[in-house]
Amino acid sequence: MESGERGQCQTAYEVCVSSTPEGLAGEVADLWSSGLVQSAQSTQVSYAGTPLRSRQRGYWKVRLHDQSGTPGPWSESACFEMGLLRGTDWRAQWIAPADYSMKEVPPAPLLRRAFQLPAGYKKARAYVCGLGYYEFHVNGRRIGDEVLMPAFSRYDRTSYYQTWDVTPALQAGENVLGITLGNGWYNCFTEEVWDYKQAPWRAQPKLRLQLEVELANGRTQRIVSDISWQAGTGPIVFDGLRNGETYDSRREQPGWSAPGFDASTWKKTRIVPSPGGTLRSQQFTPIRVTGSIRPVSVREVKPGVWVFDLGQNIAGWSRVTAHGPAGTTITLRHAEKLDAEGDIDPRNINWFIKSGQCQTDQFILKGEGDEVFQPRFTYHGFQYVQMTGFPGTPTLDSLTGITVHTDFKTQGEFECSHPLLNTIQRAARWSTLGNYHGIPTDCPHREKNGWTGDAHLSAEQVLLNFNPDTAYRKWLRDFHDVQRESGQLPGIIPTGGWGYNWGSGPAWDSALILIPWYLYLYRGDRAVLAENYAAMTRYIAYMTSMASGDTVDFGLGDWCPPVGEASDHKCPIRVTDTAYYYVDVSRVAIIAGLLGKKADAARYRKLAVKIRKAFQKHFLDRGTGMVTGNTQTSMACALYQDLVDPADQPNVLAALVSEVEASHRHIDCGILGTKYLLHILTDLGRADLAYAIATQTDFPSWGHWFEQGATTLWENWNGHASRNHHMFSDISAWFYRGLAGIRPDPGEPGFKNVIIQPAPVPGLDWVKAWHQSPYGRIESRWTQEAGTFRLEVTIPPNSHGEIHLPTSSVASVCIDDRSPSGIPGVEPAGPDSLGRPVFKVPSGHYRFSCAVRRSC
Ligand code: RAM
Repeated sequence: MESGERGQCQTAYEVCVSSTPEGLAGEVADLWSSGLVQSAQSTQVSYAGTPLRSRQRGYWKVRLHDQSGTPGPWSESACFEMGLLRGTDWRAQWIAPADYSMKEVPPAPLLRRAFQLPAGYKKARAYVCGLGYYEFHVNGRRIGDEVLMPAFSRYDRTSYYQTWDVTPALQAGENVLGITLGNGWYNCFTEEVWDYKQAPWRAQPKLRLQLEVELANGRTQRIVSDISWQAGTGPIVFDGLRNGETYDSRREQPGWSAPGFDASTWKKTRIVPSPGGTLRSQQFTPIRVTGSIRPVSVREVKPGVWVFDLGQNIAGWSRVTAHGPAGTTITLRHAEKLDAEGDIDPRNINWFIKSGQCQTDQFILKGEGDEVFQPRFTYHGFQYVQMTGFPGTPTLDSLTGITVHTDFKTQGEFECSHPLLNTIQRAARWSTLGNYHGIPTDCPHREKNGWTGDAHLSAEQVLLNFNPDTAYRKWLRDFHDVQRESGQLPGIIPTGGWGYNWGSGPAWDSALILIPWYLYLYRGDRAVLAENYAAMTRYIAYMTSMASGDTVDFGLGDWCPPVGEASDHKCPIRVTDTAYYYVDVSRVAIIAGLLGKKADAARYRKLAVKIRKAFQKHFLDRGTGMVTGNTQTSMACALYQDLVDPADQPNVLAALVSEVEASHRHIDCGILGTKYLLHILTDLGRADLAYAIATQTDFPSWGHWFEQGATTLWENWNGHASRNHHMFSDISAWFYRGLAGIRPDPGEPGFKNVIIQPAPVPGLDWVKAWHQSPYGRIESRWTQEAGTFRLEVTIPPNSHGEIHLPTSSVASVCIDDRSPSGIPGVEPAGPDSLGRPVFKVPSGHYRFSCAVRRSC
């Protein structure tokens, strides 16, 4: 089906899955032939064939029938491979160097195993988990392009292994497997605030590896981790996720992971306890090196002290090239602020690290020509790098910024005629990427913690801009591993135990319900709802146990308001908490219904009604429209979270508008209210006011950060803390949903119905946005000039659109320069709640125009 062509839809599909590539030639396959399924479902179709076994390959193809009823061509074939499904598939043991001491921080261990292979082997797979992090070499060659693997998890409940196709790296005769182990989150020894040093999983780095080689005679040769492996050490003499890394190249052991190396002095390994939980295959987007940045300047700020400026705040590390005598030590310290002398100022990001250096790497030269260094088992958040000990005068070529994060792909873009909004959008993307490393973190330097609140507040924009789907699925599993029997959740996930009694509460914990909900809304994913349902209901029960009179009040509130400390918000916690309680319960009621749990659905619906009534009784003054606290957050919360009856809406909106006007059209919210405010003003017809707030450049505003040179989003409006946080990033979702108007429909999720509801605010000349939905690319581009609004939309095949036009004159509406009545499939509907005409359209590309209404 072609995107842009009108009225394209699917009427039936066929899927074939075969255990061999040849088995796909016909129309019936051995593992699964769906047969002709009369269905419009073109996404989220699950495998329903013969149960799959460990290691099994499946080759598959699909074809669909369009509205003409004729089958289209078969797709090209694709394939998948199963991992090790049963515990008994694992013959490998967990091993570690025999002489490791947990008293000090020993160098990163090297583990090595040599073995022989006969000629003519067919294929080889290595299943590997090295904790905390590992790097894998076969015959001197590095395997894969992933870094900082496996992803962080609550290791004593779940750890992840990767499967590597090492067929091309092996050879007949002698082969060598080599592993370097890093400490990572598994052996986080740094004294800090979140007690990872006391984490129940903490132990020395360890390895489980199973190589399976299919030989010419059909038998399998297995090489597994056991005490036949040898242990050595190499150039990484120190690695601390929270401190940095020291690499002494004089201690390199050339050829250690290749055949022919003399390992006679290497030491023994021993069998060690497993991390204690389930080993699962890593089926989510890995962390990779995603790019490099050449510094924009380098200055000597004191004799021998050089400061590089990347011109961009990033997450990753520095790569250094140097030439000098053996033993020369180059020290790099990473920061995101400068002091008055132009030296780095790490004070806004180092205060929680109580032992060792912060974000500091050291490279020691071996004195042989140009040497290139970069760390492997740590990463930093920074824009500036202070370099000392460099032999000679560094140039812009001496250091490169390397970006490292979960390798999300772009799934949407937004641009408009206002440069500041484009700058905010760009910064939101940088902060999002720099804050995903196997888990969504709050910041890449000071904490690297999986704060739940930050993650759900930004999840909608992440889903519009990128493809976090598999990463979110994994992180939600992490919730199951830390949720207490009572349903309680910690504020950071994973956690080693910290964060249950401070830093959580409904406004943070709701991530467990809202992120699956957003995956359903934006992707149509029902499986994620089923996977998390039990945990969600446990959490609701926990909130109910904490409630009094159907309101709740525990944990954190509208964090980081413009004035005062992070907790100095004006909106009481009971208001925002009770609203999340309501939202969570009403979402779970819908989810229960979708999963066919009728009794649960009815029970949660009833509870939601009670909470809503309690909210109105305790917090809403119907006469004045004020909500307790009478702050922007209070009123925006009540309206955005659907706690106000339609009859009371005008009053509450008026109270909100008067608060916004009293702040001279500036934001006066913390992270919670900021998410509600722009959306709800737009939805209730005051997009102009939302736009005024979004485009301010003096304190407090996004623009004010950029006036001070920001390249990422900051933690708070006054800029005193981290400068790479994503918890104020939902404004990017407003760009798509509010300005471009691309919205999912909860009734037909995953963009089966694409709602386009643009807001041509005065002062904005044009907007263009696209988003890759499960059905294909959605586009919304508009211009306004001399009172005429022009909109181009693309609704992808097998979905349909609902276009809300910002006009009060239905008569002025044209589609493709003609009257809508003449366009096949287009049906007028509406008006919507703001009185705008609505047109339902089949898939395809359309050009609309109309006389623009001033207040939209
Ligand atoms: C800070 C974190 C995070 C926030 C918590 C409550 O330490 O950086 O952004 O969610 O506080």
